Amino acid sequence: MTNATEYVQAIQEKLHQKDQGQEEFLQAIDEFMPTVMSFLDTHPEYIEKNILELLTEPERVIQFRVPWQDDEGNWRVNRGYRIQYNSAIGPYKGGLRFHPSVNLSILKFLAFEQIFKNSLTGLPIGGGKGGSDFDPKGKSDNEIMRFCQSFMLELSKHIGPSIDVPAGDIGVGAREIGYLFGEYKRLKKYDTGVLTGKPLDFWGSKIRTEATGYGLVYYVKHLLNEEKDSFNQKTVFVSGSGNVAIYAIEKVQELGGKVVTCSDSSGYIYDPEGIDVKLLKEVKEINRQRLTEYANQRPSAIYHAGESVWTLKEKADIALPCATQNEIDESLAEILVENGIKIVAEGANMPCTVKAVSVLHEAGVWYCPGKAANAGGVAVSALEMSQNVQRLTWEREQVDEQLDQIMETIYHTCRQTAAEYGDEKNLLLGANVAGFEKVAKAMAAESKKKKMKLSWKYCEHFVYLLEK
Ligand code: NDP
Ligand code: 2IT
Repeated sequence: MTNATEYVQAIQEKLHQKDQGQEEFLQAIDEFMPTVMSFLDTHPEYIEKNILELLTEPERVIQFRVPWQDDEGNWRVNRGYRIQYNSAIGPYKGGLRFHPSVNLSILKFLAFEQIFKNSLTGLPIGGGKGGSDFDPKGKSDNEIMRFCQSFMLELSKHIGPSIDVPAGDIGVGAREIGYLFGEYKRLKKYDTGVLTGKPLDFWGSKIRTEATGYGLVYYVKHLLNEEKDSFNQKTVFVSGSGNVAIYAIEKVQELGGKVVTCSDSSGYIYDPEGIDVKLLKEVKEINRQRLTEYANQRPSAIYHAGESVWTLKEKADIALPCATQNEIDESLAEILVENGIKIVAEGANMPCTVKAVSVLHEAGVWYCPGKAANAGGVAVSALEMSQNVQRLTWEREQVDEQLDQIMETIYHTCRQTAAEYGDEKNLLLGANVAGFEKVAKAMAAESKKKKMKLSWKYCEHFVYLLEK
């Protein structure tokens, strides 16, 4: 029989051949594969059933055109996608991203990661992701609405509360979910559970807006607790200034830490007095302005145009990348180490490159992978699905408490699994193995182990039946 290393490497090579050019997808594969080898060594039954190769192939990839009219009456065309990656433990679940960089590779990496993230939540949700290369920046509300309606015209054919339940991601928040839901309702029927992250007025869950950022901070809080430490007096760097970043900043400050940075794709803010989260919300959420506006209104803030926040050379304790994939490469990870950072926890999906993760591990920095640390968003999405099925809305405190408990369980699962398979501090290994094991078990249960062998016992039984 093939050993686990050979088996995993053969799948990896095949994917590199078949999916040439899908850089982000192959990066996610290369990050994942080596971490499950020791697990597969002790579980040959999954090799026998070829579960890993089956799992790396998406169940379905849907691509469609999205025509829409701009305010001048011109017809524009974008590309829409939905990747229905794996439904072993529940309906496909994952966000929609609207950003000009969106392509098949990015959505496949996001959907692949989502499988394990959703599994770690302990809730019955499979993995999926979708979106479009549509750029919401500079578009009017009407243009965004018309785009969302056209996008849903096609997407509605493929989703449903027990089939596939999209939500938000970059460029998709409650406003877009509202337009998408309105169109779904017109096309199909009133089905609250078809999307999550809905506005509260039509059955969205309390705390869903805050969930990813809060959940990220809860994950780190439980790590700090176990190390007999806390957020109190900690200096924290955050990147991004969108949904995840804003609520991560809010929660860190509530727990006594000081966040001194945030960023967007045009530059970053260094605010040594601590980010004024009320002002940040006003600039980004209410007025939908750029971060320069925050700097204009806040005397203590220094704005660095065109630079990555991770080039900042100042002492800090914790880094929370909350913008996008590959924002921290090897050399930026080295700066983080020199700055004295002890914990890097990913609010974004795959913000650290594979080499950056190695730098952090080698320097003894706690690296908390996105698929575990940012699972709070999708976890509360799953709680929204539960509320929708029950036709109930739960109180803020109730959802927040459940979110905290889920993040605590995910953290301990990662740490215990990491210890079981070699290295207690390797939370990436812990997250990958624990997320994979549950899905692999479910997939294995769907198929018989081997063709039944014709043993003497069966032959005797057959003869007995013939004689009868
Ligand atoms: P938002 O659209 O609300 O905010 C995105 C933020 O990241 C903005 O500040 C944006 O700046 C910045 N950003 C986006 N792309 C780039 C880029 N190429 N370079 C530099 N900055 C960039 O998105 P979210 O906050 O929802 O998502 C942020 C990350 O968190 C993503 O990786 C997402 O996949 C992940 N995530 C989101 C969850 C959710 O529930 N929303 C759940 C789990 C993970 P600008 O405005 O200039 O584009
Ligand atoms: O990356 C993610 O987990 C999300 N964008 C949230 C997905 C969801 O279904 O809430």
